[in-house]
Amino acid sequence: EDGYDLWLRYRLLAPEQAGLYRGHLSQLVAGSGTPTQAVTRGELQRGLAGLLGHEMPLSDTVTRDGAIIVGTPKSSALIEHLSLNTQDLGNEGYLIRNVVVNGHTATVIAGREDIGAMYGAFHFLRLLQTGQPLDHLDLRESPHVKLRLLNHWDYLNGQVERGYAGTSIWDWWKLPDWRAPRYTDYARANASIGINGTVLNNVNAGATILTPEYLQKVAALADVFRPYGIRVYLSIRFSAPVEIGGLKTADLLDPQVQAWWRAKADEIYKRIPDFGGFLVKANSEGQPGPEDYHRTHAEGANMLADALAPHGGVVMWRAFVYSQANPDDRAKQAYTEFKPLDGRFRANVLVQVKNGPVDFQPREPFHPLFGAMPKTPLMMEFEITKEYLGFATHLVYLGPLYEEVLSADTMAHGKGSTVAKVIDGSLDDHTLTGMAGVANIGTDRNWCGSDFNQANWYVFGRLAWNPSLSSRAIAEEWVRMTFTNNEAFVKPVVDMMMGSREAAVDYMTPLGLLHLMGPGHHYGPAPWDASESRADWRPVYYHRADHQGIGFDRSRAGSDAVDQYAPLLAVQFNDVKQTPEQFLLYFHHVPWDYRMRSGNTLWYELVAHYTRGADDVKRMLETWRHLDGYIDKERYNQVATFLAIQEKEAQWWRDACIAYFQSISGLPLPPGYVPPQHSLQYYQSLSFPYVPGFSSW
Ligand code: BDP
Repeated sequence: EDGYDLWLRYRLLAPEQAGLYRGHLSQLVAGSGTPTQAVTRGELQRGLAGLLGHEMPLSDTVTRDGAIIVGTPKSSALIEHLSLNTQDLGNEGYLIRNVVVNGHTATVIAGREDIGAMYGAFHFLRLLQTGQPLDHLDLRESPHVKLRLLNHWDYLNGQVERGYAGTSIWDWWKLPDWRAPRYTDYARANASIGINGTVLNNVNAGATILTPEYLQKVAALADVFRPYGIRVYLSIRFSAPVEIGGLKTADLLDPQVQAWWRAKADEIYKRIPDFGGFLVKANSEGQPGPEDYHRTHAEGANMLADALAPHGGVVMWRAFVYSQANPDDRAKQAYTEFKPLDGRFRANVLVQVKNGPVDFQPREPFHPLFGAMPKTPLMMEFEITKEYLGFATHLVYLGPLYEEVLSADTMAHGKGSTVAKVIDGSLDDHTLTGMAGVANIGTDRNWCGSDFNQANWYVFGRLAWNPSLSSRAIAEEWVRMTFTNNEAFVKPVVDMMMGSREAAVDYMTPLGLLHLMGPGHHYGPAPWDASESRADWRPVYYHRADHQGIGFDRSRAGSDAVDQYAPLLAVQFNDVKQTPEQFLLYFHHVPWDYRMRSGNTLWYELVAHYTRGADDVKRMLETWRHLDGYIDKERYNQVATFLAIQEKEAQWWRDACIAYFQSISGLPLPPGYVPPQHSLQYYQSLSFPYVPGFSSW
């Protein structure tokens, strides 16, 4: 077992479970008249053969009890005769139901379109993989979010920015001729969790991807993905008309520039008729953009949107902007810039917003733009790759992070205005909706750098399909599919996953701290660091620890970031006593001897959180050691080794941060707490050449 099969392992079911299904699975009635029908049928054959240990006979019609019928009313006369209500399933929805056909019991998996039936087939396989009963099935599912996308931060030279799973899976050199089988497996995995789009290249984009040579390669990938309902999108460079178009300017008001983008869009759609659209990082961290010509983000987005609109494409314009020249609190800048643009975007533009106002930290409050731009579809951007959460090795299940953000209440239209409702469009009546996840996929045999990182890809897809699902239920599904249905394994592993994110917050950045990692490469603790060229890239900018206290004052007396939230929340966050303690140091600069709700001082609680985080990882390793024997040795051993690395590194985070903050607070450790293993100077002297995922080696 090398992890390559992901959650689509389809290993033989335990005899008692297979016995349960015997009467339900006797023949497969599924067409193969279109590429999507063919891959759907192929997946069911492959899955059922693996799970049951024998090939499932194909049949044109139902001749015995236990048939599985798959298709659409258009593709299958049998399904048409069942007169199921498939109309309101939409393009991608499906139903799964027990029916009687020709006097025989059967299970029907039907969509209005082929893609819906395909999603239904994956769901059906999941029922078997997770040991669900197959009687009394009456399921109806449609995605709550329209664009469910991975964002690859892959460079054309094969490097993956913030990637910890090897190099890029796109072998640009050999494309378009060589279509690696891995591309098909990638599509299967994504389709199985409902992901329907992929942005192939890094948001820090060059212009080369838009050259005819590369578009041909992109088209080859699009061909592989199409049967699985996955569209390709590209990150574009705003200055491409200059770099590859020979123009003197990329100013959107120049008619030649507009004509260049229109012609480029026409060229792309000629090769890829279902091309999804553009993702744009503009005027952010050195990327070019409309502001270079004194135009707004909305004007820039609209120019591209106009070029794509005749073909049905969209622009996903990122709100991740903050400027070196702007002295204002970095956390405020995206809101300040984008909020006034609400209502100024074309109908085919989404503004893509990171989950928090700073930058994918272990914990941040939700981004104040959610709920604040009712006239604009806002797309969620989560980071799946663990740039700030221990890279490949740490076991940190991100489901609870995603769920925490999605269930946060923006109060935009009173109580219950959750971020999930902004994202699924229901709060402000948008039909164009989206969720993006920065992929953690690379050439590693197990795709994601560790077995448990696969769970983060999985949970992202499931939540993009339905942002109201529970991250615990998803973790359980994943564990059953990826490892085993044995309850003695499932329960402790799910518990361990569910606690893992809080453990990471505790050993890295508790109580609302953030951005304490090493400069540039983002590996390990460096709360002392002030070496970065930009002030707002330095940890000391964020924690502001001094002899009196610690934390960033974002109250009305400070940067007033609190007033970017709805009035009731602003009042709450402005008041140190009402601020949830998990965000305390995000919103307030607090004295070291401040009394926390526990009655302990802030200093005491800080040390206690750091220590608890490191201890939690020790317990995770112990839990795992008790599970030896339940799964294959290969994966067991790698997880055990990675947990041991995490144990060491959690201790390092705890010790380095306590050593540093103690040097500032000047306070003794609370009684009973073990001092850091090394001196502060030791932690400060560590250096890390060649950290993976960092582009300026
Ligand atoms: C930061 C990453 C950087 C990305 C940037 C972004 O460190 O590599 O380019 O986000 O999202 O967190 O554009």
